[in-house]
Amino acid sequence: MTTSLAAVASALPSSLQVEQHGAVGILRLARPHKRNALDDATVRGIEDFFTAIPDEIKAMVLHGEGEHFCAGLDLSELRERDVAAGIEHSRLWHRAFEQIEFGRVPVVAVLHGAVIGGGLELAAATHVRVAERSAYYALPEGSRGIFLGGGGSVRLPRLIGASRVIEMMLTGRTYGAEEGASLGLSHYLVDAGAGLAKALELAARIAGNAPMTNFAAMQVLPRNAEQDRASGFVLESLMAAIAQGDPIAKERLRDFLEKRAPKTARES
Ligand code: 1HE
Repeated sequence: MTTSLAAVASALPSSLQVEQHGAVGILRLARPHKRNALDDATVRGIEDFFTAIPDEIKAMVLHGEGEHFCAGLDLSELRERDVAAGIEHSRLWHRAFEQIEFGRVPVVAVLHGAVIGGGLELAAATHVRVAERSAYYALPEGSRGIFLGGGGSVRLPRLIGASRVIEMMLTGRTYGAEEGASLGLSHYLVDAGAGLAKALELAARIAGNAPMTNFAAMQVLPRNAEQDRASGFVLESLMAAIAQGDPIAKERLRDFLEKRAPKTARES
């Protein structure tokens, strides 16, 4: 694909802003006056964006403008929807978030303030999650008389267990940033305002990986976690052989054996 990131960005609604830092792109939810609630135009924009990420971009950061990452579904659009339109709407979210989870590049999310409802579903579709201490997680669907619709009932139980998701839905419980980190809702916990810098640092590192490694981590690992062991071992052996046969892997192995590569550090 030869399009530039700027060209892809120019077709997006104003609720989505894009920046480029070398091989890393930032997609920013930019409806802070609505706490970055996701209306249809924004969800369509997310689908369009992640479908069209140009080759020059090797990793993405997803960020929310203002005090909150995302307040979930834009509830003002829910009023007039009938059953058929409801299914269509949920399928739109599924398509958009699948483009994140199984798209071309790894995505690092910065979570701060409200990460609730559809905002938590969105976060769950990303690969690496950095939470600031202000982050909190909840599924207010229960109290609004609705249900998850953005893939959360599929992704969240895999992250934190079905029992916790059931309890969150039934009681409206909120988890804070520290609990979220220990449960696996985030992988990193950082101070207020430090999330974006940490996410950019991680994304730059990811962008420097061999493309085949990123492909294997994003596409093969989650499928092997779900399929039967025997098929998983076969797929793993194929992926391992493909990755190590790639010229980039050969060059990196040579660098290590000839003492040019950094050693694995105790902590990062
Ligand atoms: C919204 C939304 C929204 C804010 N849809 N407009 N999500 C929820 O149930 C969460 C609803 N939102 C909240 O609980 C709070 O707004 C927050 C805790 C996120 C932030 O509170 P605060 O005090 O900073 O802001 P605010 O004054 O409540 O909201 C500012 C404005 O944003 C206000 O609009 P305004 O015109 O009066 O200025 C709010 O109405 C608006 N706003 N959140 C629409 N969500 C695929 S299915 C997914 C299902 C779900 O995601 S359900 C969960 C929905």
